[in-house]
Amino acid sequence: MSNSREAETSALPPGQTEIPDFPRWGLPEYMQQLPDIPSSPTLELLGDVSIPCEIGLGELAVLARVEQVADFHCAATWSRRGLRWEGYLFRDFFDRFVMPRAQPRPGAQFVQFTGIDGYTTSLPLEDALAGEVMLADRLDGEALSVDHGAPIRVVAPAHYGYKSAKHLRGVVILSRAPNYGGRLPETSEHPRGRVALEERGSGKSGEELRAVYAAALESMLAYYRGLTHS
Ligand SMILES: Nc1nc2c(c(=O)[nH]1)N[C@H]1C(S)=C(S)[C@@H](COP(=O)(O)O)O[C@H]1N2
Ligand SMILES: [Mo]
Repeated sequence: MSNSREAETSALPPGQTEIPDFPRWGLPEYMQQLPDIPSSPTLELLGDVSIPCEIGLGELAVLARVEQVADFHCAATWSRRGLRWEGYLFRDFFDRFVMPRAQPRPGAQFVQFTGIDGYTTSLPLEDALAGEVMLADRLDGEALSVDHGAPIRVVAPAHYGYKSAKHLRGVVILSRAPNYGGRLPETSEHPRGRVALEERGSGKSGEELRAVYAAALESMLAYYRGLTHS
């Protein structure tokens, strides 16, 4: 796990501005209402797998619990430092559940995450299996709030916040990158979205997108803070 002290004193990644709070944030179409969280949540394992299946969230308790302090960087240029996440490593989940139960077909390259709210994002499987990618169910010592992704969310600290799918429902194994065409062309997601390389989006360079987002940051923050419950 990455060390919190070091992360907090190191420089922010290029083009980011630290903020003192952690607003609920997301694509406008998913922000107007909070999703209904089922009383017995499950995760669906789908896509290019031999056995599409569903597992109860409670089954994850067989995995080792991990804790990680990490900074969170939204592509819209704000960063929140030092969040303490608890949960499971995605790669432990993959080894223990996805491989034996769903049995991905040879050639799996990407993993798409879907949310209870309809959100989708994806990562190259290799990035998702990196040692710091988590499925988190607790934040700063408390059960994850609905604002921040209850009942469980992805946390991928080396990638922009849009890769960290909240309200996780589906883990979809794919042999190639899903089509990114569904959103605003200029702001659609980058296949990898690495913060250190400023992969903010596709269609425009990181620096161009930085300027667009930075100009709108204050008004967007005001709007999203107004939608944050906790
Ligand atoms: N299910 C879902 N996950 C999502 C989003 C969303 O709208 N729905 N927005 C993404 C974006 S753009 C960001 S920056 C982070 C924000 O996380 P937060 O609401 O906990 O601050 O969630 C990401 N994951
Ligand atoms: Mo974001």
